[in-house]
Amino acid sequence: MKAMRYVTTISAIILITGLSYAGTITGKITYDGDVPARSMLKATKDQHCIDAVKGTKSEALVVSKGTGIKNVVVYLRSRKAKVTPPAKNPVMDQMNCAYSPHVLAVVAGTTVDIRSSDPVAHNVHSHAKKDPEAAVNWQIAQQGKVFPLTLKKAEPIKFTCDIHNWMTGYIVVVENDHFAVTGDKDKDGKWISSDAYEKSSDAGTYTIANVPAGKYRIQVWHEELGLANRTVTVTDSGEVEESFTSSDFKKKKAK
Ligand SMILES: [Cu+2]
Repeated sequence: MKAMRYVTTISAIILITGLSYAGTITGKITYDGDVPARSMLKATKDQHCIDAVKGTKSEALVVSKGTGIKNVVVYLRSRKAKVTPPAKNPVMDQMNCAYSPHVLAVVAGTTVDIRSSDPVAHNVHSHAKKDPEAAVNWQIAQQGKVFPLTLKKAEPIKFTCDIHNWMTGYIVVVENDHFAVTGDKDKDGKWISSDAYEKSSDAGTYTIANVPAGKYRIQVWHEELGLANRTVTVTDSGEVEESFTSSDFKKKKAK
């Protein structure tokens, strides 16, 4: 009986500390002014690609009707924060002669399963700069075969296909678990396409929950707009709002 009470007390302490020293950061990432039209993509080789790419548009900058910007990676700079690579490897696919998803964010140490769903040969050219082992250039001739790639260093990595020069994608490797990507998935966890996002009224909202109280550098990354950052103070409970507009970004391409 005494032992039981002891266990209950300990559990209660863990529960209380676990709940009371974490807050949530929310905000919106929106576009200021006239939104540039997305350019049409054009495939120049492989009939499969010519057919698949016809009528599709660049995913480099996608803005919703609600001025939300898709594919902005929002993350906290802190080397002390928790790092939990996912139990199931996220997938970066080459499908319909495009990288899918166009932008994927993962925590350092994650292994991403790279694969192709297309019946034509692609290659996976990673432009990783901090980790030579992640700077691969693989031929993916075989549909469905999985190529695991472990990403140890935090940096945004551009991916191209040297066979099809319009194919680009990004894997943004971040330092810790506290990150989010605007407009990436719906409530059921399904990827939102760029075309669907453009038609939506999303306001570029993001949420980073379970952030231990403290002062952080919050950083935002977008492939075209570049980077922006600010200091944010998270209290031991409740929400703090931190929003950015396109004017806040440094107008240089984040390679
Ligand atoms: Cu390709």
